[in-house]
Amino acid sequence: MERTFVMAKPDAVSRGLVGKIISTFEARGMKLVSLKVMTPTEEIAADHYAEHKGKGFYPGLISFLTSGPVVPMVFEGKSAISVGRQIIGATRDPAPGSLRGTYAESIDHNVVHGSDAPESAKREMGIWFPEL
Ligand code: DAT
Ligand code: MG
Repeated sequence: MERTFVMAKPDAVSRGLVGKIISTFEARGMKLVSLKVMTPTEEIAADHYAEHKGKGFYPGLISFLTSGPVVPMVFEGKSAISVGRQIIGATRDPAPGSLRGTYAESIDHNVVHGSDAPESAKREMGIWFPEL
């Protein structure tokens, strides 16, 4: 079993898509381990997206993530990280039927985050769930 970090972004919360995100993961056999609701601080957003610092889209990315409540979650399952990325869909041209393919309004308002590798899953769980 593996754990991955998943987050419903502010657009998912404001559009009422949190339940869909959770039920889609559950329907693929993932078990919810932890979840909370919070409006991210600049510090936590900058830590989460540290790899993108300096890029042109970074300021917009941070202001989007801190614009309202998000729902950070941990899911557990077989190959949870890669299965999670498949459920969510790619950053660019997400597959039809994926969460982003179905719900994303644009590349930057794309509803949901999922860890892309074991190291990032560990790092992101540490940022959002230091108590775990
Ligand atoms: P992902 O969220 O699929 O891991 P990423 O780590 O490359 O994608 O980028 C993080 C987020 O930044 C992504 O969900 C949306 C935003 N983003 C990425 N590339 C972008 C771009 N070229 N223009 C605007 N926003 C972008
Ligand atoms: Mg990423």
